[in-house]
Amino acid sequence: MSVHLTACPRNCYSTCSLRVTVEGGRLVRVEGAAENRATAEGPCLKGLSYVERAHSPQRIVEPLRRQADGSFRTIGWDEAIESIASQLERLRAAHGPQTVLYYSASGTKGLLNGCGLAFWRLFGGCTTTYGDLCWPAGLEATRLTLGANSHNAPWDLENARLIVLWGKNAAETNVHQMPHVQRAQDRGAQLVVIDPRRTETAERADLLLQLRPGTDGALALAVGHVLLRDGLVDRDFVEAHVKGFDEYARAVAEWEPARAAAITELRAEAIEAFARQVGTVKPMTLVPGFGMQRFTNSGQAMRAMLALCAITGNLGKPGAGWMYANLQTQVFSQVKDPIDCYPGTPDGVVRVSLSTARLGRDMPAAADPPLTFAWVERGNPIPQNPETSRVLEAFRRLEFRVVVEEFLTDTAREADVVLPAKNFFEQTDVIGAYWHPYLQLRPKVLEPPPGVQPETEIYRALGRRLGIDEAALAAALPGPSDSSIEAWLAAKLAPTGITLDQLRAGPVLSPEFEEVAFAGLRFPTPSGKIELWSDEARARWGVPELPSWQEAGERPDPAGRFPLHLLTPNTKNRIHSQFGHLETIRRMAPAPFVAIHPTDARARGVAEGERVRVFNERGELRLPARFDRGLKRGCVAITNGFWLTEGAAVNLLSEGRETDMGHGAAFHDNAVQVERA
Ligand SMILES: Nc1nc2c(c(=O)[nH]1)N[C@H]1C(S)=C(S)[C@@H](COP(=O)(O)OP(=O)(O)OC[C@H]3O[C@@H](n4cnc5c(=O)[nH]c(N)nc54)[C@H](O)[C@@H]3O)O[C@H]1N2
Ligand SMILES: Nc1nc2c(c(=O)[nH]1)N[C@H]1C(S)=C(S)[C@@H](COP(=O)(O)OP(=O)(O)OC[C@H]3O[C@@H](n4cnc5c(=O)[nH]c(N)nc54)[C@H](O)[C@@H]3O)O[C@H]1N2
Ligand SMILES: [Mo]
Repeated sequence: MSVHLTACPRNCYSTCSLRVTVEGGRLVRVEGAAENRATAEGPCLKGLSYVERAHSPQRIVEPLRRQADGSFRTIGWDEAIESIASQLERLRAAHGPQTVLYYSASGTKGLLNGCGLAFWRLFGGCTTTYGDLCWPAGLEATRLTLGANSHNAPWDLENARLIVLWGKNAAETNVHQMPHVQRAQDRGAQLVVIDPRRTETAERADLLLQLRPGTDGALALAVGHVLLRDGLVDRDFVEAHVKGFDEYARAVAEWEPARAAAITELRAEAIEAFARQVGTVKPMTLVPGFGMQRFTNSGQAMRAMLALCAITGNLGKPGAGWMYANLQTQVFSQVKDPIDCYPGTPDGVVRVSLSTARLGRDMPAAADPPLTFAWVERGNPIPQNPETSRVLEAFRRLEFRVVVEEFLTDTAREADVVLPAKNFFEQTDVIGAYWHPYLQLRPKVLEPPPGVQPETEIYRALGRRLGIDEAALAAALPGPSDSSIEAWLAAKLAPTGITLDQLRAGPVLSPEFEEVAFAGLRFPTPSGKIELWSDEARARWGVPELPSWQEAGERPDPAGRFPLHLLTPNTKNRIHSQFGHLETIRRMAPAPFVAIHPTDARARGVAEGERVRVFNERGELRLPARFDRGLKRGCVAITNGFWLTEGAAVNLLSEGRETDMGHGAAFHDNAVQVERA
């Protein structure tokens, strides 16, 4: 029996430290690790379910080849590599290397993920995506305003007197944030939640503002109006640290609470009361979620919200600030400078030309060369990207598809060859996080099943077969020995001064860690100040220089065919499309359902539990309706992550629309109708 410290690499705020027990070559226990001050309380149910997931009988443990009837047969590695390589050679000869789509997404964190692109460069190039499904509108809004994405330590939230969870359902999506919220509340802090749904998080709040989806910008501008009108602005702070305050003040003069009330469907008195709280209860930490930036107008809305921190002096201080994304640990990563992920052909080798949000449209439209081959790893784009039907069709139009996967997902089912993927217990790697400031080691603690090889070895085998020079392969791909992987990681870490031995002992604070972000009140913006006025906002994105709000995206038409607003948030017992198929999760998590307000249901003759059709022009889902009195009327909600094979892939209903900045996906801008099935 051995016990190891590791960390969960899923795309989740928490990125928990875990202590895992291995016995007889199997994972038998998962526990918390108090070394990580942000996640000391221990794992969620998904974390516990790794005991099942690591050895699940559903795991793919041999390469699979799709047959004419759609079923799969297992094949050996030699046959798998041969069939992939011969297709790659043929298609590269016909169209050039950029005919290959390399699509990777957020399935796991790790420095070794970078080996994928390194391999495709050796192949001669490829085509890939720009933008991101997750958070870029908010990242960009924050970068334009503060110059960087950084926030106070997670535990510093305990110093706040006012916490605003704005479009974030931390009780489900960042469970480890809630103890910090609770401790602040125990010390007298007030909690405001802003969400069209009465979430588990809202149950803990003193005030819940259930606004109409996509109207946060209007609310924030009206709050700014009240702060100015009532003399609740921190004039000294603004004078010293804010650019564009006078212009902002003129702009919010037009945003009387009554105007915002009509837009947001909140009462003007509620807006006034919230504004008074923001202006008088200090320090305030504003915690915007990623959910509220999945709108066509949400980058500008985020800028309007962040302005509230700026004009009340709630930045650069303990207990204060803007807790969106903390990139202090992204010391190796591109996300730190999202500009690198934007469209273009920076080096003529990798063509960065497909919008992630519009994948299903951009794939078939690619020309010179057209796409004929796709390689997918760490992602499940068919159910998770907007417009599932189009994405499916785009994949089907290709000549050949390879998916590297642990499980037979909707995307893997479309592959010609499925290659088994390692799990995070089977290869050592180093990971950062985007909420807490720790770098962590996830050491190899299990041998992969005999038919499974890590991506590094898959690429090496493919590279050899394609005749890529052995030395070039060795330079791009560490391994196969564990010591070679460790040496590669150590070399990557060297510039940070952190050693593998330090990481073996426990999570290590990033060299860029600041307990209080922007404590020196120097902001890496062009002016060195907090920019309410941003020339770059206009130049880069064509939006106004000041935060603004306008109606955008697909709006439900109360009198029309699609009168309901569809929300597709995240849910407790999944990470997007992962975990839901496991027994451990199935026992706890409900089957898919659509949440609907009883009044909206009864108007359609729908009874609680009855099967309904949720539809728009793009598609339909048939699901049981569950009454939810806590949902804002006019909204329906289905959590994302269900598979097509479960009959509830929500992106059958969404359209591929980008956010106003950052090339994010406006997932929540969709109107639907519900009727009895
Ligand atoms: N358990 C679990 N945890 C996760 C994930 C998961 O899938 N499961 N995913 C991880 C990832 S990748 C992400 S991106 C994060 C996301 O986690 P969060 O930041 O919490 O984001 P969402 O769940 O997308 O949405 C949060 C809330 O925004 C609300 N919302 C929708 N529209 C609006 C609006 O117009 N205004 C306002 N104010 N609120 C609105 C939704 O009702 C929802 O309750 O969670 C991470 N953590
Ligand atoms: N309608 C709607 N759609 C959404 C959202 C929404 O709010 N509403 N949220 C969006 C957000 S925030 C996100 S982040 C995306 C997430 O979308 P994706 O990034 O596509 O993430 P997952 O669904 O987690 O799928 C990741 C896949 O990677 C696989 N995987 C895990 N580890 C490894 C590995 O080591 N190697 C390989 N090869 N594979 C591995 C997993 O088995 C899983 O099938 O979904 C987006 N989709
Ligand atoms: Mo995400």
